[in-house]
Formats: sequence, C-alpha cells, structure tokens
Amino acid sequence: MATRPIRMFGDPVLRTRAQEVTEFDAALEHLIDDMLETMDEAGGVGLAANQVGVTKRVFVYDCSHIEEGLRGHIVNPVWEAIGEETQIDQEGCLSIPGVQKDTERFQTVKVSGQDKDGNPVSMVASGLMARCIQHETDHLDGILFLKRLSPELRKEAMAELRNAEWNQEPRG
Ligand code: GNR
Ligand code: NI
Repeated sequence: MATRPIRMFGDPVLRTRAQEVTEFDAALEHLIDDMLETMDEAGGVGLAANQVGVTKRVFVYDCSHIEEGLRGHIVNPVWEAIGEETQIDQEGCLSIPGVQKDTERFQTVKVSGQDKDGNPVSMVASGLMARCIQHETDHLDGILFLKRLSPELRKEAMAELRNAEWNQEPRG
C-alpha cells in the first residue's frame, strides 16, 4: 500500500471522463488499496480515481463515522435518485482545498456497481453518503462540485480559487 499524490483543480485529468473497468485484476486491487490509504491520509470521506490521475471508473468512500460499515469501494458505479427530495449542505473536495459551499444533491440514492472482483454490489444511501456517491460519480464523469453550485456561490468559489495559494499557476 502507498499513498498517491492528489491532483488539484486545473489538472486536465479532473475534467476527463473515466473509462469503464473491464479487467478485475491485481492492478485494480492495488489501485483501490492506494486510494483508501490516500483518502485516509487526506481525511476525506471519498476519493475518485481521477483524483490520483487514473481514468478508471472506481471510487472509495468512508462514512463509517456516521454509520458502521460505510467504508469501501465501488467499481463502475451508476446511481439513481430515490424520490425527489434534495438536501443542501456544505460540500468540499480534496482537489479544491479550502473551498466549501452549500451544494444541492438528492437526499437518497441507490448506487449499483461492482466490487474489485467484479461481483455486483448495490446500496441505498442517504445524507452524507448519498452526497458522496453523487460527488464521486461526478468526478468519474469529469465534473467538479463547482458545477453544481448556484450561480452566486459558484462566483464566490471561483474568486476564492483564484486567490488560493496552491493555485498560483501562470495566468495569461
Ligand atoms: O472529503 C470530502 N468531503 C466531502 C464533503 C461533502 C461532500 C462531498 C465530500 S467528498 C470529499 C473528498 C473528495 O474530494 N472526494 O472526491
Ligand atoms: Ni472531490
């Protein structure tokens, strides 16, 4: 196991759609182990493969502080909303440190996918875990939570981003 560097806002891999996993091999298991360790070290509740520079459709999650057992991984995730209820709560991203904004998400979703061995898995989740599923699946589609913000909050977030010390790239 090893940690891998987390890619930051501005890295094109974060805007790239990840590819379906078709090979359930040792490399996939290794990737998942490394992602869990990277998420733990960073103190996140989730991590998508794009965030460590790998364009495979897999994410890891850990909401075990909320509900026992809510830690693991999902390969090739697909979610659907259960009902129309939404939640608005603070959301952040390890690839956009320091930016936290109220973000609207579905309150309850059902996610289906596979485990590292290719076996089908699914779960129904609410609250933070449902938020995590939506946030991580967005990453796998090359989408950041900034896109889910209201116009006002997105403007705030972009201003904060421009001034973030980790984001001091040359600008034209
Ligand atoms: O650690 C994280 N916290 C978080 C809080 C609210 C909603 C989503 C998240 S996911 C984030 C880790 C991350 O960037 N995953 O992609
Ligand atoms: Ni994120």
